[in-house]
Amino acid sequence: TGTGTGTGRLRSLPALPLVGSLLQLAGHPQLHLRLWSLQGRYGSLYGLWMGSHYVVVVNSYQHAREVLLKKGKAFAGRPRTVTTDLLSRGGKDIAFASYSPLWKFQRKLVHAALSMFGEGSVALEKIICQEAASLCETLSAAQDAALDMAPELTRAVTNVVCSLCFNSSYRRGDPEFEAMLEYSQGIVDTVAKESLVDIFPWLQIFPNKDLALLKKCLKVRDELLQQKFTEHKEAFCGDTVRDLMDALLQVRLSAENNSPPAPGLELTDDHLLMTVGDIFGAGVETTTTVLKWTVLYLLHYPEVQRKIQEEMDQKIGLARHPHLSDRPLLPYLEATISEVLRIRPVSPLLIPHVSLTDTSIGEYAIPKGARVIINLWSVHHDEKEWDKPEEFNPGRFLDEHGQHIHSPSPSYLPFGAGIRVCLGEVLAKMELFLFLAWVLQRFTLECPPDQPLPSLEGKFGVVLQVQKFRVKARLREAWRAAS
Ligand code: HEM
Ligand code: PLO
Repeated sequence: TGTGTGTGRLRSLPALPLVGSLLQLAGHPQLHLRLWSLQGRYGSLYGLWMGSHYVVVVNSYQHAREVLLKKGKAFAGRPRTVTTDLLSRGGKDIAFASYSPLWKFQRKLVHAALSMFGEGSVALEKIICQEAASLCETLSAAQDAALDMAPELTRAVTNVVCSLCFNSSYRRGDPEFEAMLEYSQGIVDTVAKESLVDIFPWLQIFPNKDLALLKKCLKVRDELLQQKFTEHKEAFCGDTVRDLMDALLQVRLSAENNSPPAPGLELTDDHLLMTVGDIFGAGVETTTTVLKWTVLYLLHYPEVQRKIQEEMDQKIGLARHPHLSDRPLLPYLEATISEVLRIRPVSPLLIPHVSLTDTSIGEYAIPKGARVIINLWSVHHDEKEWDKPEEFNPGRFLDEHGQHIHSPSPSYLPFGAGIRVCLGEVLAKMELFLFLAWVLQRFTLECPPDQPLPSLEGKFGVVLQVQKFRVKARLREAWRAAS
């Protein structure tokens, strides 16, 4: 009917009892691509059954905006799954916790703490630049070798969130850092994977390889988090707030002093721990992933890299380091980052949302408790909205003078939107800009001569991962001459 009354009946994939529509999805590890291609048969909005769960898949920006913004509160729930319950101790974090008054309070605290420490803070810029300098040194030392940049990029990004969360950092080869790399990879490989455990919760009584790996990795993560937390609680005196952990301890303290929390509204140690775990985990995995994708695209599109460097040479030169305040001077670099976030969205299906009431999307009725998957891949590759969507073209984000950055289509939501919008957008953008500006001012990144260009295909998971590849970081002639 198109009237928005929610009376229409949504087309659904054929479903069998118990397994639901699993047969249509089985054997397709790239779930975002599978859900994207099913549009051909079922339209851009369709339903399916995952075991006993009714799932609605949204592939257009109009419906995505309706879910996230217009009806954000009605769709602010999160599903409980076996793996995310383990990760977040039954939803005591922010990302995987469903909507509740406590969650709202918790999110507000983190937001305030992040703005205090992060966004626009001179201290944070200094930390990022320090890590960028250290990254450049490592690249210099590895000159002309075929280098896997992933561990170095991860260490740089980890140290930024580590300073932010715990006021600490890691040196190269630090065993604690190596342990962190390993457990985090294990978590990324297993968590929220719509593996059989999440579809059939009762299967957890059977031994399952993924579940065992997740539990092992969480044990290592929990020990590490607990140790930082204990140190902070012991050192915390309420006056000096050194980092996010202190900030959370302090707001909890002052909230309790003002008025004792209503029952059900108290933030336990577990809540603080899981919250920091989220910020730490999201802080590392997302930004690192985008940096890897950017490097990979620069190998494939050397002319884009050249244009970024030309813009930098003109606007900043080689006599000083890039600053955050240079962002308006470097629109082409900004546009490149925007284009990477479009073509390879970090979180291709966001985190599933859940309807908290009976509601509707477009003309279709959506029952309470439905899981809603926003397919950001479809939104970012919609041919009606994007000219040649598979083409990497930063220029599409620039105005006709090439000076200002804007999105040519509303079909662009790399950080989500609304009540559940990403909490780290500002931090992530600061890091992406500074790390890339520092590296590209000095180095030209190339594919090692004897190797084929690495694949641009991502690996679906809780983040869209990049396959391992090697890079030759060549010191630029201009930089060599200038220094
Ligand atoms: C959630 C994207 C970096 C913290 C999300 C969501 C997306 C996203 C798409 C899901 C929104 C939804 O479910 O509707 C990104 C991208 C990043 C990035 C593209 C990097 C370029 C970060 C960083 C942090 C962070 C650096 C930490 C400081 C979070 C948290 C949530 C979230 C805590 C959960 C919010 C909630 O459920 O209420 N992010 N993110 N993100 N992000 Fe990010
Ligand atoms: C990454 C691995 C860490 O060990 C734990 C962790 C915590 C928060 C998660 C993050 C992982 C992956 C990316 C997520 C983030 C919360 C928001 C973010 C899902 C699993 C995105 C992109 O939505």
